[in-house]
Amino acid sequence: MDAFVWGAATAAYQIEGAVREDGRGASIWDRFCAVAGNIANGESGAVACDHYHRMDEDVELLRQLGVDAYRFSIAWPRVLPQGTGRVNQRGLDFYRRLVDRLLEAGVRPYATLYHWDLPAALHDRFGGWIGRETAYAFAELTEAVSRALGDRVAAWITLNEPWVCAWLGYARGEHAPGYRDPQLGLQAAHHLLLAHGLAVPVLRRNAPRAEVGVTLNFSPIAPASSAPLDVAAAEAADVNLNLWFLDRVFGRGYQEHTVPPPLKLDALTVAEGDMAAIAAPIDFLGVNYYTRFFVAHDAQGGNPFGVALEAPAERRTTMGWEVYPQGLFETLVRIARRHAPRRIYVTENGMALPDRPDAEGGVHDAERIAYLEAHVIQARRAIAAGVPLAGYFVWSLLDNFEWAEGYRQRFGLIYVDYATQRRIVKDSGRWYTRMIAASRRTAGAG
Ligand code: IFM
Repeated sequence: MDAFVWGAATAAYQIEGAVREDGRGASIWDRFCAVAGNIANGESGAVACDHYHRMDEDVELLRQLGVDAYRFSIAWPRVLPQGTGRVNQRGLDFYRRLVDRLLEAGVRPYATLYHWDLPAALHDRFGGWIGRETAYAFAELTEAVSRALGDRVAAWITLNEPWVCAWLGYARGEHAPGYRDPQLGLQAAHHLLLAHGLAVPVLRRNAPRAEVGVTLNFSPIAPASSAPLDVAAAEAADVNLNLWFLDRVFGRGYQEHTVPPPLKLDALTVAEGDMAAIAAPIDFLGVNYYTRFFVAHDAQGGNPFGVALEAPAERRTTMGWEVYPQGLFETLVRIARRHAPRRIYVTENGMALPDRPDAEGGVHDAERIAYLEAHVIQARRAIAAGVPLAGYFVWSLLDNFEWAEGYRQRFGLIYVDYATQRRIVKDSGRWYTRMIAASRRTAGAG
């Protein structure tokens, strides 16, 4: 078994900026951000961390951090500006250069093919993920990108957090494209799963030596009280958040009793062969873990999966998320017991804080160090309990555009001064470097 992989992660729309450059097409996030009220302070990813122009500097920071791997995502509208058809060579070349630089720096590239920035053209033509055609378009994207980058990418992640894309984007309207219809969320979820399933054989063909997997988000869910309605809501929320995508990827079909009213499983369009395609064997499961949720019955009746209550103030991050490290252990053990994946990577873990440089220009984020340390301990506990955990990626390399939250949430190991684009390695970044070095020493001695 290869050595444990320590990494840092980002996503295209959250860091690249340059949304109108070198032939990039529009994405649903460009449009969503343009609607007043959708994003805190009316912000957008138009400039973000300007990574598109500062990629060399950012790869150098990765090298200095001493990580083994970097997880980034491909902006679909850069590669296929219309979602399908003509490949934009300049867009593809950006990722070729990024992969070249990473390999020169001794950092293994882990590429995510879809981290939410769908080409707007696919929304216009097919309704985005409501349309089955979008899954086939994703296979086309996968073909173009994996043919260009193939085995130089160490690991391919088909989708990032399809739950967020389907439920926040199509059922709850908090993310692009902003639809608010749970039944559409269900259909979008199916097409995302199908997209994953269609991409796997393409990656196997074009990148036979690379690892292939998918990243899902998980949070333990507890009922807000012992009242039967709260317990039922928490169970429904658990199935929806933690099991919906996981069980399908590992070959379990849809089950009627897991779909609460008013959702209808028989209104879902599923073609023959879809479930088998979705269950294509993968090499690893990516697990994104941040927090747990307490769920109560939605008395207004709007959400069939109940409502999540806010965590007590003394234990939460600026996202309002509870710091609950043992949830990572619980999650990893549960997944390993339920489906025995060949390998698991924690593809995201991290915390948002109100970081600011002090008078000397340092960023002292002791709380983030404590958070990361506590989660690494839980990851090691999971390994000791037999979980095939092969790596851990901090979210995020850089402070960046946190979707509907705009720039007010800072998750980075590296602080970004958005006015000047100056990067400052936070104390947590230095801690991560030391921790990785110590862990390599221990592994070398063992
Ligand atoms: O910033 C996001 C990322 O895009 C997906 N996972 C959760 C992170 C923090 O909210």
